[in-house]
Amino acid sequence: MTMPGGVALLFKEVAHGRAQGYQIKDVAKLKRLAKDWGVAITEGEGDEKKSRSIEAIAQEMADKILAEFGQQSGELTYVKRAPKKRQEIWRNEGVVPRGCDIEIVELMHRTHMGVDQEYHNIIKQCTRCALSDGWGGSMISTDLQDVLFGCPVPVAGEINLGVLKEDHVNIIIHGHEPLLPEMIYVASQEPELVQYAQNKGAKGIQLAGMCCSANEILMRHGIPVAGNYLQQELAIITGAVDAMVVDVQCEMQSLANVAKCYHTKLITTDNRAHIEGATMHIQFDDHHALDIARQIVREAIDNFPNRKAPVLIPSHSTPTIVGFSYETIQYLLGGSIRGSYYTLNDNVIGGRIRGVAGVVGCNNCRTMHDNAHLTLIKELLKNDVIVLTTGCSAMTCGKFGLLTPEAASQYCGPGLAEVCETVGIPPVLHMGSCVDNSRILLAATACVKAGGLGNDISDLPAAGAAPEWMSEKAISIGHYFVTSGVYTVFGVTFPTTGSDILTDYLFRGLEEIYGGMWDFVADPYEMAKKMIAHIDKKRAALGIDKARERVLFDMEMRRKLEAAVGEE
Ligand code: XCC
Repeated sequence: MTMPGGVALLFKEVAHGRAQGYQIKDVAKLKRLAKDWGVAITEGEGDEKKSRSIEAIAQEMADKILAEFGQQSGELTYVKRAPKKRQEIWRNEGVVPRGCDIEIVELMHRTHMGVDQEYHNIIKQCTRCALSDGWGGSMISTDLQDVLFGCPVPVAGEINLGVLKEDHVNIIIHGHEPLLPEMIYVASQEPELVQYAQNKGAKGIQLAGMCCSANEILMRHGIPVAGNYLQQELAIITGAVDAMVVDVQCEMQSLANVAKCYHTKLITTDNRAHIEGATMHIQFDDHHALDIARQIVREAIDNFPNRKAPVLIPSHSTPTIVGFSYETIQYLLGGSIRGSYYTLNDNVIGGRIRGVAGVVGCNNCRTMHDNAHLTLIKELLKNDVIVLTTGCSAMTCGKFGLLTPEAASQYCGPGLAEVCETVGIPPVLHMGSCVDNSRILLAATACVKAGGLGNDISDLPAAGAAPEWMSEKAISIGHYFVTSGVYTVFGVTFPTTGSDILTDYLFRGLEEIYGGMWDFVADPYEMAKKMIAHIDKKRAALGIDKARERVLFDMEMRRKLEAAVGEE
């Protein structure tokens, strides 16, 4: 599960002006959200009517949001964002989450020895818990991060270990919460600290990210990414990392030992996540975040003269275009006034785009690094399936050049290439970190609401995958996609295959209830085939399979025509 409480708590502190260095950056999004939360943005009546202050709106909203974490009955607010039909399915099944925390606590109880002993019933609670993540905690987290740090818009970035600089102080930010990284970004640009670094013999300060903290600061500031999950130790053995700053999730325990072989300071910053053998712990405190960030940057600078191993930075890095939030995609498809997902639907209906795939998730030590992500995504693109991505999967795409508009002509089928070239977007859209999978839910909902592709997420020609998953929260994410109506395939291994009955229920039984179901396929080519088959099944159900045949015929003609022109 993704635990977003920290962001909601910070939001409250910012609303009350008690959080050093932070501010509400996206006022327009705050006001849009206020509507969802039933918070008025004006006060008074008639001629007396005037806008409420940003602080007042944010304060009231913060209390309502925080209350939802502890809420014991009723329904989560964001459930109403889902298509009407989806809400009905959840209500009929009795799986609408009551609050964010209660569903996790109750699941922990039910799986205790001697409690819930009926698999349908346990899976129902898994569903409440997962939905409270996707349509609750994670969605709240994404929204509030956008309000505090800015809603991502397309920005250029750079990824891979080659972003480290031998003659700079290198600081790697690693983990999942952007709260402190946002301030480290500010501190690393302050002239006094840059001067301090120069006094120690460095040319400047190079900030780089790792894992989902990287995705967060990349999406909003274009800060370069050093790599994904399986590159964290490799970054240290370049001998060039003066500090690695970690918060929560996906930090390997071995980092401390690897860091000890070099000069790297491993700095933990969150009381929930200490690492034995780390160099030091500097506790994050949102009331003094900028001061703490400065202290961390100083620690890194002080360490620059202590490099002891030869610096060996691979020369690899790749440019990327990232920042495709739900709002940005809407804007790109139709401008700020007429922005709508209908343009996307239109291309799906017309067959240029065969379908949409969400490919997300981790790297896994048991498989070849990045291979399954890359193979799967290339197959999907070749077959005109546009890909939305987050997490470490997004970083794989970045490293291999799939996050640039130029990738369209190189990797896509003719229909998808044409659409990407016309709109000027990459064929793989980087939507953010793991919590930002909620952006994919909203994009899917927007497609349903735009019309022409059925009246529920389960009607869309869409599929999801996590081909190299390893973290527990991937299961939660997968399950909220399945129960939101998406066919979702995992690779590597699947935790229930020891039980035929339960696995059959997850792989087939759930489809009858939710329209989405789990699947497990280790081979990425096979995975692509099954996802495309599911997309085609949905196209046939919508009656738009013929359109695609026509488009393919047209494209074939186009190719012949182009060849003929080439020969002249
Ligand atoms: Fe961790 Fe989010 Fe997985 Fe990558 S993808 S290994 S969870 S950093 Ni979410």
